[in-house]
Amino acid sequence: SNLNINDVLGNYSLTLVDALDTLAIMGNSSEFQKAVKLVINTVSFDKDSTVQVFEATIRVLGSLLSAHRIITDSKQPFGDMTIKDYDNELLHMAHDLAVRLLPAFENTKTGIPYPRVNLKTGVPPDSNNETCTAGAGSLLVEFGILSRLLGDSTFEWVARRAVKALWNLRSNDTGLLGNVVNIQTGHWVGKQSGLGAGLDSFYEYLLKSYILFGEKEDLEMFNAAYKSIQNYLRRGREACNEGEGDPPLYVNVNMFSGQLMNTWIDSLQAFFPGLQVLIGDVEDAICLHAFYYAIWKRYGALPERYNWQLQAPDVFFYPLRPELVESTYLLYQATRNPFYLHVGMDILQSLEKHTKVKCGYATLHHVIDKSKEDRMESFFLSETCKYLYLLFDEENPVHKSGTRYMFTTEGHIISVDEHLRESPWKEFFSEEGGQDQVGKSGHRPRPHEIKVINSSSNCNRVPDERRYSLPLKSVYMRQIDQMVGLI
Ligand code: DMJ
Repeated sequence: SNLNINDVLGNYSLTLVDALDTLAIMGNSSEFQKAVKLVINTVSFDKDSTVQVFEATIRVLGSLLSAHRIITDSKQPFGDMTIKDYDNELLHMAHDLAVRLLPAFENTKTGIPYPRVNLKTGVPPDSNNETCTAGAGSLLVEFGILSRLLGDSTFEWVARRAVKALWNLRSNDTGLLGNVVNIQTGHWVGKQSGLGAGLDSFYEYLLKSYILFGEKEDLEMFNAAYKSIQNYLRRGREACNEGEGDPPLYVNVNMFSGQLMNTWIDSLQAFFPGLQVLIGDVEDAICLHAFYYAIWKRYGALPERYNWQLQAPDVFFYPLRPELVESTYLLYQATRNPFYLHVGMDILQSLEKHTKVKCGYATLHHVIDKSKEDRMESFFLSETCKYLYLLFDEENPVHKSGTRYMFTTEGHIISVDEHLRESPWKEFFSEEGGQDQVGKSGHRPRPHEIKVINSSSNCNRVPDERRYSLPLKSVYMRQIDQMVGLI
């Protein structure tokens, strides 16, 4: 009955599955091969287990697809990650899991999926009709990859229909979406719009779906969403380090009025600078990242919620989340400024000092007294450790030219290639969505938005001549010190 734990864990060896490509990225072929064989031989989805569709998709489906691609990659950039007599077992498992998730997309009047399914029996009879936007609208990367690998449009079709249904429910005035919606009526139950919990990966997957599949409408939705975010969520002064007013911050507002709803930010929002790197808004990314790092410096972790008005945490736990280190890594790739290595080292040392325990790393129950919980989320290995490792491993194959990788929202690598850009089922959407719906705001891409057209990877670097040579350490240390002083 403990949904908070059980619908994530799923009783399917979650951590083992979620960590597969981390082993490959670390070049540990023997452990990768051992783990893959364990998954093939022991993991089954045929169980009476109720799981969250979103968590199962990003943590399990995404990991299986990523490991499958690593095993079958003819170039084997990470060393020999092949599996003897491999017969696409991981792809079959991914397919099996996705089929078990499909009932979530049935009997919903809007096309927006139910949040939970039982892997054996489908949507539970007492199921909740409310879902968060991120949970329902960030399935397209994994479902799209699966469809394109199998040549079966079903999965991409249902995931895309959900994105479009949510998109069409956005406010006409602000262009913003809320954080919780009723899947039958399409009414917004949660009218809060922000960058964090409930919405974060929705934005991320609009852009990443475009990077991966090249569908223009995904980019158009992302650009329109980004514009609304800038118009309504960004507060404070225009420039990071100069001018009047407070340092810039992205706040939580009412999706219809744009009015401030509360005065906290959450630790999930720290992914946003990383997303800004992908679209080339590096200046703003540097600034926002500095704000989260200032909070990290103060507590040696990011509290789940931080109240910027009271200058104190509102919610005190830190479950080893990756968002700040993810942005740190992407900013280092974009700027090559050693400041980000210092940040990474600082994060690493805090983790070692405050969270390391005998059998792993523990969730901080309270960022001030540093008490712990007996829980290590699977994303610690699939994301936090992976991004930290990649930050310092300059020679990693992920960074070598030739193969271009994108990270899913759970940190799983997916190579970006032409094969995934073929879309034989495009006609399904030509009437109900497409350009007309998406382009409704009449928004024309701004320069930084156009840049993404040539971008194809999380590791995409700002072209040489545009590389930042700002003396980041001093400029931003001043900013960070100022912020630490403020908070
Ligand atoms: C991860 O499961 C994913 O990054 C997801 O998109 C949101 N949050 C957790 C980690 O904090």
